[in-house]
Amino acid sequence: MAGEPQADCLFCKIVSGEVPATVVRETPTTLAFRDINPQAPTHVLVIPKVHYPDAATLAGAEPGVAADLLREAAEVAAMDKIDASGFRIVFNTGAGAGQTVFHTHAHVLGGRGLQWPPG
Ligand code: DGP
Repeated sequence: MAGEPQADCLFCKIVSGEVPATVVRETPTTLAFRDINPQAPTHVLVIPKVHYPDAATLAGAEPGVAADLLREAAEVAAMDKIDASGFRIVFNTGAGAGQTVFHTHAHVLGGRGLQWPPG
C-alpha cells in the first residue's frame, strides 16, 4: 500500500534500523543522515519515514510530509553552518535524472562552491 514500508527498499531499512546510517536529525516524519558517497563537505539525505518512490509522488500524496522534508533540509544546513554561504537541495526524480534509490530523498549539499548548471 502507498506509504507502507517496502521489504526491498534500502532507505526503509535505514528507517527501521536494519541498515546502519550516520543519522544527524530525526523528527516524527523524517530522518536525515550523511550520504555514504559525499559530493561536498556537507552531503546529507533527508527522507520521509513513509515510503514513496520520489518527491513528486510524496508531494501529491502527503504534502505535509513533503513540507517537513524542506524544513528539515534547512535545519541540516543551519546545523552544519552552510546556510549563510548557500546550499543546494536536490531531488533527483527518475532514473534519467540520476535517481538510484527509489525512496524519496532530498540531497542537502554545501560547504564548497557549487556550479550551475549541474552535470
Ligand atoms: P540518488 O542518486 O539521487 O538516488 O541518491 C542516492 C544516494 O544514496 C547516493 O548519493 C548515495 C546514497 N546511498 C546509497 N546507498 C547508501 C547507504 O547505504 N547509506 C547511505 N548513507 N547513503 C547511501
